[in-house]
Formats: sequence, structure tokens, C-alpha cells
Amino acid sequence: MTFDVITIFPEFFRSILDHGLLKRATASGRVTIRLHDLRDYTDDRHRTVDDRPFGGGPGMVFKPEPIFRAVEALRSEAPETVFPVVLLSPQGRLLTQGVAEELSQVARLVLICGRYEGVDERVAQNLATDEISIGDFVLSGGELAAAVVMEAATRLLPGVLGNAESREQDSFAISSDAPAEVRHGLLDCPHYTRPAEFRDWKVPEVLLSGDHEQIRQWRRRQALEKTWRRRPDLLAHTPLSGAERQWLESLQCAEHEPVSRK
Ligand code: 9D3
Repeated sequence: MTFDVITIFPEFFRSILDHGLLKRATASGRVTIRLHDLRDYTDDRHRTVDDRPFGGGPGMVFKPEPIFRAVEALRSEAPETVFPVVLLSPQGRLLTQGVAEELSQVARLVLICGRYEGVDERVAQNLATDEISIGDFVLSGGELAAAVVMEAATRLLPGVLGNAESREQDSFAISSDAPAEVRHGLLDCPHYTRPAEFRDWKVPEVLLSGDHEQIRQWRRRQALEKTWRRRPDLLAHTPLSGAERQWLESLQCAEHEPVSRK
């Protein structure tokens, strides 16, 4: 898979490309990440990428010409192939695991990172094929969002993850052919490691018991309870057994966790 990132801050991506998953994926040749400096697609002496908004108002807006020129240069490299052009913007559809799975299916993805007050709307209307937001909070630009999209899509590519970090166990994984112990669409259960007692806080007895069926059931119930308390919205998509449904109903007398904790 190839990502083409269009940005005024190509250097911004160095640290994420030099560590962890994206480093491994690029080193093994499974992923290629090409960084394109938007200013290289300007045609004036000052390499201008932005201008004042028509109609007035604060801040600056990305001009359309350099962005169109950058994407069209990428298209002319491979005129016969079509690939999605994603504009990262607060107005986009929300990134979910499902969207990440969708994006990971394509061989090539262009990611346009905006800055300032925004990007000329003609980019969203006539150049981008998709517009994505990573959540309802304000960032200063699309670079972090592009990094998030690349990491989420890359870890879904065949051969990128080892068994130890198998994506089948991911909290938000949505594939349907997984073994029974996999907790789809649920938050994860708690994890513990040694020591069995730390500052008077003991690891739950069942995890030390060696009884794998009991452990499996405990983990499943912990995941269900945590999801019910913190993210009841996720349970709408979770297939539940009759026993699990009953057990959750017994929790209904208890309270959802308050928004602020401690
Ligand atoms: C404070 C400025 N806002 C006025 C209502 C609009 C605004 C413009 C540009 C807010 C953020 C940005 C820059 N953000 C992104 O480019 C962005 C983003 C985000 O802010 N949140 C979540 N996902 C994304 S993807 C790109």
C-alpha cells in the first residue's frame, strides 16, 4: 500500500515513520509513505499556499491551485489507476475501525492535510473523493489526523502484525469469523502482570487459578461490564448470549460510571 501525504510540514511525520509499526511496515516494503511538500506545487516566489477568506473573517484559507496541482501530479504518474483522495477535515465523516478497514483495501491513498482556518471548499467538492475527521475535537491541522489514518489502516494489512498483537483481539475489530473468546465491539478486559501483589493491590484471584474456562468467563464479563459502564453505545452492535444478557440486566440496577472519575 502507498500513502501520498500532501502537507506543508513533511518533517512533522519523521518521528512516527521512524518508530514502531509504520517503521516496520515501511522497512519490510509492505507500505510506502511518500511525503509531498505542498509548497513545491506553488508557482510564485514566496511559495504561497494560503490567502485571506472571501467574505472576510479571521485567519487564512488554503488556496486550491497548489493542492490541485499536487494531486494531478500524482494522478499523472499512474494515469490508468484510480485511487481515493482523502481530505482530512473537521467536517469529514468520523474515522472508525470500519472506515480504517475500508481504507486498508486500496493499493494507494492520497491524504491532504489542511491547516489554518480551512481549505478552499472547491478541494472538498471537486478534488477529494472522501473527507475524514478523527473525532469531535479541534486540532491545528490535518497532519496528526493523517498519521492516525495511516497507522490504523497499516496495521490491518496482511503480514504487518505479528501473532502476539493479532488484530483479531482488537477491541473494535468487526470481522465476524473469530473464535468465541474474542470480544468484538467491546472494550478490553483488565490486564495484569507480576507482581501478584503490589502496594496492597492484589491481582484478581481467578487469574492465578489456572482454570482457563473460569478465566475466559471472567474476562468476558469484565469486558461487558466495562463497556456497559463507559461505552453503552458499543453494546448495540454486540451479539450477546442469553446468559450474558441476563448478567448485564443484573447490572442495570447499578449505575453507569460517572463522566469524571476520582
Ligand atoms: C478553530 C477553528 N475552527 C472554527 C470553528 C474551525 C477549524 C478549522 C481547521 C477547526 C480545526 C481546523 C484544523 N483541523 C483539521 O484540519 C482536522 C481535524 C480536526 O481539527 N479534528 C478532528 N479531525 C480532523 S482532520 C483535520
